[in-house]
Amino acid sequence: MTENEVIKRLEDAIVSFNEELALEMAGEVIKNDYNPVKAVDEGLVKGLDIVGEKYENEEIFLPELMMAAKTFQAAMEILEPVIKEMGGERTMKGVVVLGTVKGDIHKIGKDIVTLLMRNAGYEVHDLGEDVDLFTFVETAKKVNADAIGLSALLTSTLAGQKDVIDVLIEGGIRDRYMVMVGGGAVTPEWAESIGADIYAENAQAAVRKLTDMLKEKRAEVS
Ligand code: B12
Repeated sequence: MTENEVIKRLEDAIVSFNEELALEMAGEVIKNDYNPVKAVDEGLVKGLDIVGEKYENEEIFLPELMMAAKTFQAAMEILEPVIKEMGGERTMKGVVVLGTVKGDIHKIGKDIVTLLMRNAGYEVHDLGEDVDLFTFVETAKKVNADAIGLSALLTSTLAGQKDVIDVLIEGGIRDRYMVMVGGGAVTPEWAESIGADIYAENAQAAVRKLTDMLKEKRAEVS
């Protein structure tokens, strides 16, 4: 089976909540040495996008959404170790505190960002989901973070990103951290309106943009 065929079947596996197919195709990725990040992005995540649209159009409901997420996680158990290995030799690039904001339990995107950031050489403190704004700020202080990453998938939880930035400003420590925002509900306009430093539409862009911004920031300081 070609790489594209495997990717298409990974997408199909998510859309049809077919865990067995997802596992089989994840195995094919490994067996054939196909790119596992591409398989996640163009297969599994694309499947979730389709599932999300179907949910929005009321063609499917919450139980199906949960089944799709479960199918995704099953495939990731096979792909994640291989993606981790791709990290290889790394130099420490910086410290990141990352989580999904209060009231929001979506974790898949945040987990992918964590995985690729770690692969790129960042020390990532993954705070999990439904994270209180003070936990973000206090952890960032404690671990002397370079960046705080805030994920939000729901329109109703977006404000949680602004709340963290507001608390940083009130505490007089806004300049200490790069604030990155992302997740399905976030737009570049929203990111700009709340004064975030970085908006990234996917995990690869998040790694690239943070690395560039930190380089610039460090060059200014030295
Ligand atoms: C899977 C899923 C679920 C699963 C989550 C499982 C889990 N453990 O994560 C479950 C079933 C639990 C769920 C629940 C709900 N969900 Co839901 N869910 C989805 C779905 C289908 C996929 C989300 C996903 O994982 N996408 C794949 C990842 C990889 O994409 P991503 O998160 O966007 O992440 C990428 C980028 O955004 C970026 N990124 C992500 N985070 C960050 C952070 C930073 C700092 C940066 C820089 C970048 C970045 O990089 C990631 C990787 O490339 C979406 C539809 C969609 N297309 O998004 C709906 C969706 C997000 N859910 C939705 C809804 C309404 C709900 C519920 C309210 C449903 C309900 N009635 O209960 C609940 C909310 C519960 C809560 N309080 O949070 C709506 C939200 C609508 C809105 N705009 O408000 C969506 C959009 C579906 C829809 N079209 O209606 N959901």
